[in-house]
Amino acid sequence: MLGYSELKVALDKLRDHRMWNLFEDKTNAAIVISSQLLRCPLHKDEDLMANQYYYNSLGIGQKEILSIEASREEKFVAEFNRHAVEYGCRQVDTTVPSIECCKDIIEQIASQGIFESIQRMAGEQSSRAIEIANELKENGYYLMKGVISDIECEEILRDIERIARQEREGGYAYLYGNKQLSQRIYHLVMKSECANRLLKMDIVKAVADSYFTRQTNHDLYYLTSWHANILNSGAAAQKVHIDENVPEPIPEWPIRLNVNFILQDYTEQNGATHIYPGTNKLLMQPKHLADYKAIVLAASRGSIAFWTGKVWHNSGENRTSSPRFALLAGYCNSIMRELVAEEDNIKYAFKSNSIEKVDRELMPLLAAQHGLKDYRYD
Ligand SMILES: O=C(O)CCC(=O)C(=O)O
Ligand SMILES: [Fe+2]
Repeated sequence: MLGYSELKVALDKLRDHRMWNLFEDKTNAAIVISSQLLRCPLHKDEDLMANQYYYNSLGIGQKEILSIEASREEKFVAEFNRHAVEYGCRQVDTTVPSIECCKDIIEQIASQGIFESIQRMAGEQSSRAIEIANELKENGYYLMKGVISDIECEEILRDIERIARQEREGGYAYLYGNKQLSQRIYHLVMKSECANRLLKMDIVKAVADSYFTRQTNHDLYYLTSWHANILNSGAAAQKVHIDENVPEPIPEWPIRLNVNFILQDYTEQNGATHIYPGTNKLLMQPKHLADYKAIVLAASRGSIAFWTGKVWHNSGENRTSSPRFALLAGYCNSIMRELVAEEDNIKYAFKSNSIEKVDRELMPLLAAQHGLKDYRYD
């Protein structure tokens, strides 16, 4: 039987499955398949929020969900199970809506083996993701090789180079470090469509799901930063640090996870990230560095490096003549965001009521400028 995190992976798979477009009634298809995968706990009230999340992730709207929830009736069970038996599907022990519409769906599911194949894929992927999340909790980092194709690395790298150039030439680049030799490109989500594809990778989502997993009806995490860190030739090594900058002791529960998509070979010479394995368990800021050993995250392009916000690390020195690019996605536990003035979604309030209308005195309190690291979004 699958749990919710596997269901989420399964439904992500479902959307990409060749069968998905064949379902005319996608809402009911999602419900039938979810019910089958979870052996149908979907009817429980406390699961409603989770259900909505999954349906929404399949592009099914709120209005439809509510009408479905309202239309759940005991009498459908028998009907559903009658068809299920007929087509060799699993029977369910609770209500499933609109059984008449589901008849075709059940038939399609049965004839194409869609249920089994999705369940298998979801199971394989989620056990790998769980292994990676366990490694992350043990050593603080995990390196996965050969995940992004050469063509994709090349395309994204060219796009990042283009944006970096554009921002330097436009005079609004975010430059920092010794002689301003390093550059960050923030807000990639609005700047590079091809880079955004990386955020949608199944394995990345599954690892983040496993790392942040806990009993909750809320989202598990959000993207807190999506940016490129470029070390030009001669850029010095970064100070060793952790990415969870909260007072010590650093909590044991996950606050932050970093994912570095490696688009070019990462070497000792060009400034590959250094990691101090196991220091994530110390739950403290870096101290007495000489007592600990760092490894260099040397990796071929197409790899993905994960590290937790608790592990000591830094970017290395770039001693080559070409720039080193890191493409960094930072994921943050959703509760941090909810606590930080996001119980209301203040950013959306800004968007829908023109920012000019907001009391200027309240601007700093509302963090109106927070996170705007170049001139483009002033
Ligand atoms: O670019 C890198 O190698 C690491 C960057 C980093 O750790 C950071 O910016 O917090
Ligand atoms: Fe860092």
